[in-house]
Amino acid sequence: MQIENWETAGSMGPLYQELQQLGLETNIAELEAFGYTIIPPEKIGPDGWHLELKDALEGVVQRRFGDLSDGLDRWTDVNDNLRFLMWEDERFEKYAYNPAGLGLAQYLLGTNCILSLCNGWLKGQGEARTGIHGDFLDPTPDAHPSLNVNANVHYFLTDYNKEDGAVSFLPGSHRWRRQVSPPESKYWADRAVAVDAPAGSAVVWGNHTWHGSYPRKTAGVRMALQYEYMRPRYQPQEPYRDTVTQEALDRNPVRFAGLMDVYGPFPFGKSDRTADLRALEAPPGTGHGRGTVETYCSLFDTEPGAGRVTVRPDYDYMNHDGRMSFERHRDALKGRLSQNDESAQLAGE
Ligand SMILES: O=C(O)CCC(=O)C(=O)O
Repeated sequence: MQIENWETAGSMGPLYQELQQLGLETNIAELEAFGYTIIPPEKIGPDGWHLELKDALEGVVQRRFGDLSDGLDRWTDVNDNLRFLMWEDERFEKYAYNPAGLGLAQYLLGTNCILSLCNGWLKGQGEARTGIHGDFLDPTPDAHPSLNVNANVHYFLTDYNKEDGAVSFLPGSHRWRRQVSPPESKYWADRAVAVDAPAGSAVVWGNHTWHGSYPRKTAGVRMALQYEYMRPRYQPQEPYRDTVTQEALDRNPVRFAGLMDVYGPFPFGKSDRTADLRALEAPPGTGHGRGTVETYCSLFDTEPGAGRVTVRPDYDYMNHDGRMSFERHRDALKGRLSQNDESAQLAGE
C-alpha cells in the first residue's frame, strides 16, 4: 500500500517511508516476528564503512589498555564492555544517527528516543561469554510493559559467528515479556541462535528479546560498537546531556541534540516547567513532544546544527521566579500557535 503522512499514524508515516527508502521493511518484519534483525553492511554505509569505526575503537583500546598489536594476552578469557566512548573520537558521533540503525531504533521506541550509551565490546579467545538475559532495565520482577523502553544497535567491526564468539538470540522470546531466571539463562546458553554476519553488519533488538553470546574459540578479538537508545522519560546509562559540548551540537545534525537529551524537560524545579518551555523553541527531532508528522526529523538530515540547538542551561531548581506556570506557558506560546493549539497545550497535551 501507499504509505502517507497520515495524521492518525503520527511520525510513523514519514519514518516508515524513509525505512522503505533504505530497504528495511524485512528488518521491521523480523523485529516484529522474532525480536531481532540483522542489517547488511550495504544498508549502513559504503563498502568498508566500518573500518573507520574500528580504527576509532582501536584508538580507545590503545589509550586505555595498550596497542592490540603488542599482544592479545590481556584479552584472553575477557569479554569487556568499554564504556563512555562518545567524546573520545568524533567518529563515534555520526554513527549515533546512522539512518538504518537509528531508523530501526526509532521504529521500536518512537522518533523522540534519546541515546542511552555508546560502548565498545571486545572479546578475546577463551571462555568469556555473556549470559542469557533481556535488557529491560528495571530489575523488579513484574512483567515488562509491552512497549520497548530501550533498544540496541550493535555495529559489528569484525566478522560475527558462533566460533568467533557472536552475540546469540532466542528468536520469539520478545513475546515472553519477562526477565530470564538463572536456571533459564544456563539452559539456553548453548541453545541460543548465534548471529552469523560479516563485519560491517549490525544487529538491532528491543529490550524484551533474550540474548547472550558464545565464547570465542578463534584467535584475535571480536569487536563491536553498541548504541543503546531509550524512550526519553527514562534515565540513560551515560550522562550525555551534561557532557555534550556546544561544539559537538554545532557539528552534528539537530537530531543529535535530541539524542543527547539537551531539551529534556525533567527534572522540574520550583519554577515548574521552565525546561519544558525551552523544548517548545527547539527544532523537530530534539523535543519530547508527541511524535507527529510536523515534528518528524528526517533520518537523512545531515545539515550541521550550527547554532540552531544549544546545550542545556544551568537551571536554578531552588529558585521560584514568581510567576505561575500558566503565565509562563501563555507567554511562551504567544503568537506561535493557533487558539485551539494553545488551549490544548495549556491543558497539558
Ligand atoms: O556481545 C555480547 O557479548 C553481549 C551483548 C549484550 O548482551 C548486550 O549488549 O546487551
